[in-house]
Amino acid sequence: MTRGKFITLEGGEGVGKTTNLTFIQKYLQQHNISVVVTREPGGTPLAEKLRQLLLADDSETISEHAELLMIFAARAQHIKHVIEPALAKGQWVLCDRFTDATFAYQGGGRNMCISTIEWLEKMVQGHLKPDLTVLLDAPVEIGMQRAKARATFDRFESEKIIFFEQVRRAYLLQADLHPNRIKLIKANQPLVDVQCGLIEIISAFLR
Ligand code: Z5A
Repeated sequence: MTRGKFITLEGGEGVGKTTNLTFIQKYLQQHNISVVVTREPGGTPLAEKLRQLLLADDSETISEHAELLMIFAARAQHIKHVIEPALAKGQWVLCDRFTDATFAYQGGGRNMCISTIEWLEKMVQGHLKPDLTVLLDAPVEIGMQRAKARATFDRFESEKIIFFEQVRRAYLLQADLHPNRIKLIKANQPLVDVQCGLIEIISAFLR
């Protein structure tokens, strides 16, 4: 059995990850590829509970270290119970955010030590890395405007603009460091143009 491929979609607030995840899923299905669609933090019952705790704006402040460990705890469950079994069965996995988000939000946004994140990445993932990552990039104000259309902000969305600028810079740095894996699309274009870009990237990957 040929192992499936692991594709992740990344980017800051409101850049269109959820919208385009469905688009990529349909495109792959049209090519007779069986796809498991999932997200981080989340993807298993326990990881979804950790997601709720991470996003809730509760009275007890979550320390940076607790946040980082909760994210990797959720990821460990997700890899063991969803991602690895699917890939081993030959299914493709399409995931809304993965470890590039940790480098961007915890590394860039929170300014946490990159080598600690790398150490956790190695411990939790072993050799598992996405085969392809699409980074949707847009100026922070555009993503925030789109996200504002929603009723409430979660704990991350309540951060100041500087945090999201740092997240964006860290994502762009990840793309520079891993040009073969991470493909960038400008997400401030009309949706139809973003999706043309996605087709180019995915069809090149299929070839
Ligand atoms: N987090 C972390 O800190 N560390 C980690 O390791 C991981 C995550 C994995 C949850 O993520 C939070 O977890 C996240 C980082 C943290 N923090 N936040 N915030 P999430 O994925 O659930 O959160 P999100 O980024 O807030 O997702 P989102 O706001 O739902 O954004 P989106 O999925 O990228 O956008 P969308 O819902 O597809 O689109 C937003 C709106 O824009 C919608 O009305 C669309 O119709 C519209 N849209 C989309 N594309 C376009 C274009 N091209 N033109 C015009 N309008 C568009």
